[in-house]
Amino acid sequence: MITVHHLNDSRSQRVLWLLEELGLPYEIKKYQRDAKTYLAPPELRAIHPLGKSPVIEDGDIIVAETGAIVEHLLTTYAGDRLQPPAGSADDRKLTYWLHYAEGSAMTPLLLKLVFGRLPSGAPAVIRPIAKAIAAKAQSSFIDPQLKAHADYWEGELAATGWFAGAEFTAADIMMSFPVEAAAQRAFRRAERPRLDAFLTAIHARPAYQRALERGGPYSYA
Ligand SMILES: N[C@@H](CCC(=O)N[C@@H](CS)C(=O)NCC(=O)O)C(=O)O
Repeated sequence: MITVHHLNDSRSQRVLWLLEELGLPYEIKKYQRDAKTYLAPPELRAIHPLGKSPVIEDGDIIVAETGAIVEHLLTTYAGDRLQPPAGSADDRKLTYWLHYAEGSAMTPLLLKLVFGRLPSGAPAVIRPIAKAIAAKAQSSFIDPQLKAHADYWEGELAATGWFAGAEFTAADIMMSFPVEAAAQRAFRRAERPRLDAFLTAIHARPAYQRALERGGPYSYA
């Protein structure tokens, strides 16, 4: 039996979704974020030293990092489902998006979140300075980076509506979180027709819905 160590309202929703798409039995161990810091509770460190989610236990194997978990589940259980034929150009695209989603796309999104919260977390006396620094970081670096990534995704979806070939694949599951987060922090869906269609299509999938029911509140859906 696979156990998913799942933090509420987080990236680990993707792992539940993939498991639902594959029709695999699994159980969820739920963790709640700290209301103030939004960090995971310390108990998660008992599973993995960084105390981040997702982490899965599959028998006596423990896998952390969403991309590594997705790869593990694909190679172990998926057969030819949710992935293009091995060695094909679309397969290379799948590998690319599996790495890109966390390795590149999430960096400016995280910066946006951190700098957005910076002023309210600063002592009152320096809050105006913190606000000015945050605004400068956003306008000079973060926002242009986010625009470049969103432009790129919009272009990549032009051919088929999916990230790795003509069919829905695990690349789309992996990219769901950056696209969902960017739809909240970085672009307006009305101005991004292909990203809007992508979000509508993934949110309508029965497996996505089942994963939401099992995972609990997820503010990105
Ligand atoms: N690149 C890692 C990121 C893991 C990560 O930062 N997870 C967040 C959830 S969205 C987390 O556990 N945050 C709580 C914390 O840092 O305490 C992955 O994809 O697994």
